[in-house]
Amino acid sequence: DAGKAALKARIRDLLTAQKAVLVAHYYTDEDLQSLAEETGGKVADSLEMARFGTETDAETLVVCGVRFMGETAKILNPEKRVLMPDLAATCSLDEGCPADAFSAFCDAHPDHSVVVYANTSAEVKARADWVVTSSIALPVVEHLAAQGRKILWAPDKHLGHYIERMTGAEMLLWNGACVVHEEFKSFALERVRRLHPNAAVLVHPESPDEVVDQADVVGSTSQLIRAVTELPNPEFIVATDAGIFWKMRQLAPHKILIPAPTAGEGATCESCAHCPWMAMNALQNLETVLKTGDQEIQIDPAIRERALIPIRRMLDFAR
Ligand code: CIZ
Ligand code: SF4
Repeated sequence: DAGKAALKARIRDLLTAQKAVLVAHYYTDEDLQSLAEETGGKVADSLEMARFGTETDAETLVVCGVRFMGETAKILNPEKRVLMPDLAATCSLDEGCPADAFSAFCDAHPDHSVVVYANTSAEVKARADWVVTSSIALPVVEHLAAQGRKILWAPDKHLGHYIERMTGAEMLLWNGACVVHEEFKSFALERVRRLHPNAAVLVHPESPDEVVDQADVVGSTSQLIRAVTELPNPEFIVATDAGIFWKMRQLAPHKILIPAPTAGEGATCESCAHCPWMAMNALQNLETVLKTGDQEIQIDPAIRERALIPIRRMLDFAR
């Protein structure tokens, strides 16, 4: 509509005036994803978001996603201004892993390599040997296990258990979970699969074991998007945040995409599996932050320097 088009046009002008570039996660609103692409920014998973931030020569990075993504951008690019539409956009994994309790857990197990998921605060990353995202967690843990290392993993217990099952590594798991992926229901998924026998089942490994066990493809957001374009199936049942459907439809418009059921009797609705913190990013507060600059990521320099080490290790490993 006209109001939205005018708002988007104002944001474009502000981006240009501020020498700013927009990077949006696959789980954000499709208005933000399309605007990022139309203005020379990027739509990505958290690993690609981190990489993109280091490659652009924009002076300001506007990160549409959740807070740890903005923090990672700032850790990697201290000379750049990093803004987010709303700094209060957190993540249940980050919230469930406070730095002091985590640090005590590490102290109690000094013989373990500390591997943390990217969905953590800068303080928690500063305590880690490795940072990983879901697209690279398996090969990193395989690499460590091959050297005979025992692993302390935080915070997602479902992803940690999946990696443990796949690699056979000896892993101590922090007890955290994603509020979105934990809600996918295995019995209801079995029913949906029976209704769609030609569908491939795509599952993000933050989901419970019984859901992961029904998957044809288990993978990160980018890996699930690739599966929709590469597999021959006409239909896909997708167990991850509904924000991902925008990119899947863009790349594979003829495929039928079915949201995996969350709570209840085989209910399939696109709005139920959606991260409440990703949903805090919108065109309106994006415009506001470009005008005011008030939602800027700040990180203590000592924490930043320490957290940079395991993040760099991940990016170097991924190359
Ligand atoms: O659930 C998330 O926050 C994900 C999938 C982040 C990522 O790695 O892109
Ligand atoms: Fe965190 Fe889950 Fe939201 Fe991702 S979808 S930001 S893991 S709460």
